[in-house]
Amino acid sequence: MPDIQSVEESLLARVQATPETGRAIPDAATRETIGYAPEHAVADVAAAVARAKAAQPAWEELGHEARAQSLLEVADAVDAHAEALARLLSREQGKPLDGPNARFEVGACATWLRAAATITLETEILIEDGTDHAELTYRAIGVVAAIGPWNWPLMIAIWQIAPALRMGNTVVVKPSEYTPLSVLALVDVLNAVLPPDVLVPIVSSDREVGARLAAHGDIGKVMFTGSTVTGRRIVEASGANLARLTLELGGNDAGIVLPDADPETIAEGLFWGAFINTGQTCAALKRLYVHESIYDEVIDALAAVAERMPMGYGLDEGNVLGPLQNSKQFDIVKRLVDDAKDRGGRVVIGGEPVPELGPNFFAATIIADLGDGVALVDEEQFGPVLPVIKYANIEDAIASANGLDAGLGASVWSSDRAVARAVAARLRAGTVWINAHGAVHPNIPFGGVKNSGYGLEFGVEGLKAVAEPRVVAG
Ligand code: TXE
Repeated sequence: MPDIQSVEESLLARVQATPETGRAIPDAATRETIGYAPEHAVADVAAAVARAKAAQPAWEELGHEARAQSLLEVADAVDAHAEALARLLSREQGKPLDGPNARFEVGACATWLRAAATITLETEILIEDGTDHAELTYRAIGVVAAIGPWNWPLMIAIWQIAPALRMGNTVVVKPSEYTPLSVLALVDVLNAVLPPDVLVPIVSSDREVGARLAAHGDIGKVMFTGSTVTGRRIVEASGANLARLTLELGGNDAGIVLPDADPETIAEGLFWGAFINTGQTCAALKRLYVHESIYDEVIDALAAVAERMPMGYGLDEGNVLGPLQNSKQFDIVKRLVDDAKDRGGRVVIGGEPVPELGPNFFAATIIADLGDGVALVDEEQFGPVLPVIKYANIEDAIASANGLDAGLGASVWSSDRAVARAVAARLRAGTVWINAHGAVHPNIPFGGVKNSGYGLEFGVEGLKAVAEPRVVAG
């Protein structure tokens, strides 16, 4: 049996370009080149869409059972390559193998593929009274564009690809320019099972390529995860092709800790809610409101958890926190932390880069005694930093949580679920978790409100989102 490193190398060799024709992709931690991403130009978009369009009718014709079977086989293929994919992902994205990181992400790919294969979207009988009959069915849309980010590049690609394929669409996948190699390797693993051109990758560092793909007349649906700014551009582009859109955009999720919560019990959940993937997660806990009666205890318990979490190179076993994926994100995090310190924030732990680990490492940071109006609270930090804000009155905490334009997730922490649910009911977010944050499940719909986007992924709702509804009446 070949060792894992050679499986990883052969995956990379199959998908990468030469140094002459490709773009060097750095290891996120060391910045050493790990491979060369092929580059496509705007002119290649039409050819990629044409291939997917030509393959679509036969894929749809196969029927649900055969497509579901294909997805199950694809999931097995992902499992068979799991460690090699996780290593490549770890190097390119930066997230460690261990913890809720690279191995976890590849495992989630297989889980979501299997879920997309097994969930069914039933015909809805709307009227059946002996005389009249009306039913709602769903069929494929056609070609779906899957445009993804760099933070969870494999898992999010699968979130977009798996339901789209299940419903009989073909897919053109456009990975982030920061993490193209791991997505290409995943697509290569999938394509060893799928018929040709059902899944077509297009790779580019030129954002115009993504824009052209979203606006292409033969794209019937765009699945997009990324920034709110780009999301708006995609909405504008859809004015031309009237493509259906699912937009999963940035978040600035609030957590509210009620006075009856037990700090020791919730500390680890709070930590991973905020620091999963070193904070580079759309639905991570990004601002924490804690009742004054347990404020100090919660901060101490959180800091104690943070202190024992090793940060370092992703391939070194035992590390659970890694670098920021890119220097642009590192600069955002540093700017927000410096500003928070200038504005009177108290650094409880961290607060500084860790250059001895590599250029993009920033220590796990908890900053207390901040209030709304400070950039670290109001803007999405997308890094390993959690601002903690003291509140006295629950009405104020709810107003603060609802006070920003973002509305992806939120959480309430309490020893009494009924009390927590009553607060949850007043929070304006796509998902409100109780005593957890960011815990997604393949059968539970997930999506944002306000500037965090619209449309649902996962479960039956996720299948509907990549399907064209058709009513037959009479
Ligand atoms: O995202 P972009 P970036 C947030 C995070 C981060 C910021 C920017 O705060 O600092 O977004 O990240 C493609 N038409 N999130 O710059 O630009 C692009 O090539 C079509 C939150 O990476 O939105 C890439 O594949 N596509 C987020 C994808 O869009 C276009 C995860 C995302 O890029 C395009 C990541 C266009 N006009 C960052 N322009 C989350 N919700 O989790 C670019 N792209």
